[in-house]
Amino acid sequence: MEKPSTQTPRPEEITPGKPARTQPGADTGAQQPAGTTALAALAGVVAAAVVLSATELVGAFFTARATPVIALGSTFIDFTPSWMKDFAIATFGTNDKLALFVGMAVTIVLLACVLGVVAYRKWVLGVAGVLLMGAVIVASVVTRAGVKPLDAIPSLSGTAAGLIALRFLVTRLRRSQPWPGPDSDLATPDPDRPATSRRAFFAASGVTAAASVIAATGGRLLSAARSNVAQARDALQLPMPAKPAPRVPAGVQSGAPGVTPWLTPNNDFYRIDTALSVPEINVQDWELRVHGMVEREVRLTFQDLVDAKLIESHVALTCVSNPVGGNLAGNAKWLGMPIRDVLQMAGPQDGADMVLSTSIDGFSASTPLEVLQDDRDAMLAIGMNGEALPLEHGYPVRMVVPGLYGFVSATKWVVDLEVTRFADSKAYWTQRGWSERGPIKTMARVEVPKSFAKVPAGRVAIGGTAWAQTRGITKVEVQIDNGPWTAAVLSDEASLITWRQWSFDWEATPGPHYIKARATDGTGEVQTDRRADPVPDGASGWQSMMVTVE
Ligand SMILES: Nc1nc2c(c(=O)[nH]1)N[C@H]1C(S)=C(S)[C@@H](COP(=O)(O)O)O[C@H]1N2
Ligand SMILES: [Mo]
Repeated sequence: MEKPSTQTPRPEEITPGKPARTQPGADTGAQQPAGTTALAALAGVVAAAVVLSATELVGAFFTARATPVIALGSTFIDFTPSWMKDFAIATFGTNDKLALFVGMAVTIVLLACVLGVVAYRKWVLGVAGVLLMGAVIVASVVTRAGVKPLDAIPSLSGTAAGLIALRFLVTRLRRSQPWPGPDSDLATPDPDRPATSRRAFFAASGVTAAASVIAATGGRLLSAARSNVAQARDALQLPMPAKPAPRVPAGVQSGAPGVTPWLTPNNDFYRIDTALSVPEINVQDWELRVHGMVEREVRLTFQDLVDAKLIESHVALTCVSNPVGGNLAGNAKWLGMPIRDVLQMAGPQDGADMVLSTSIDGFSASTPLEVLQDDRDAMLAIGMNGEALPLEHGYPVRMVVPGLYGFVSATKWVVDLEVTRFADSKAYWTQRGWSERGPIKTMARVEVPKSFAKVPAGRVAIGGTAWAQTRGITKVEVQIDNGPWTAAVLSDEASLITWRQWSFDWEATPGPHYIKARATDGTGEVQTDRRADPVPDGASGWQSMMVTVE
């Protein structure tokens, strides 16, 4: 809609000898060559790149969690309501972090365009906008767990550099105009200084953008060179366990070709956490504090763990966000110190019923005290499948608690155990609408054939994995269409705290067919058919899929 009133300069704006100003909201295109707004937006985007790259460069000397993208993203994650976390994981799975980065990139580019245009039209407003965003960045940086006030320095330097770049580019752009632009506070026409061309603006933008690419790359290389945690991890020699893992029976793998390996290689192990940048902890710096309702506060070093009586066992971890049939579960051989022994050193007091474990980056989990003391051998793990923990899986120390979903037990990069009561503290996800306790629900997963697969008629191998950690799997049944539930062949059972595979030979006749599966656990309980979403304490229901037989 045309708003004629904004086209008419108000009397007080007409100064003799100066061209009439247009209102900030009015289209300045009448006086300017087309595309100026786009160029102003470009200036904003280049300035934003300068903010980020300058921060990256200076940030190489500070913690990675203090860089704006990581801090803003982490703050965003912390404010994510449970339905959105659930949606993100359901939609993007373990690519949820990538999706967040793409979303942030789009937001940053849009904001930068707006800021560029605003700064071009009214420089003071542009400055105010940049400072406001700088303040938001600094606030989100300094409120991160384990971040010191001095860690605001990279963001402050980045904001300053961005402001300088924006000023530089906006000035070039205004000088390239036939007249000084809607606001002449920056570039008054100066007879001695001829207007620069648009080409000059593009050159300035190009040089600035190139400088920021160099700064960002330099920052990356510098922080990689300064961090030797990955190399230290590769060089770490794991001690031998006092109690080795029980031998794994030969027949644990499903007979159906294509079923996931019984033992999940570290590289294929699902990864779920709130950490946008993986914490890098030197073993010399790692310390675990055990405190709260205890007789004596205990502090453990990594060497204390290495010197302790370690145990080894195969445990399947499962994420509470795993949908029915999903792949947020993995099975590994873990090496660690029983948490029971750690708690015994501290001596929990009467009345305590929970241990709140906290990671170096502020995630926390509430685990029932008795679960950490019983014979399921919950551990402070330092090894995964014969190697030191991978950085993404909690190096140097994480918790592994058989039978509980990860969000209430499997704290990675763990540095603090507080013996307390469920009535007194709430864990990270409990504060965000998830349950305070999370025993793993019995689940049978169909892995072959794939949902909506086309398979040839005749004998078809159906197969998959089932789990009910600490209770074990005693039966898996398959139903074709509305036929009878028929027992599948169970592969060998290694223990009650890992998972169990199965297979089922099916004489497939042409046409569309539905396959369902359900498991029975060691207590005799059949997996419930009641459908539940992952929020608040894990998905339930029978997996059902369609295949076409040709
Ligand atoms: N520090 C930290 N530990 C964490 C989390 C986290 O966000 N931060 N997520 C938990 C959740 S929800 C799960 S399912 C497991 C996943 O462990 P993995 O990534 O090694 O598979 O880690 C748990 N430990
Ligand atoms: Mo999880």
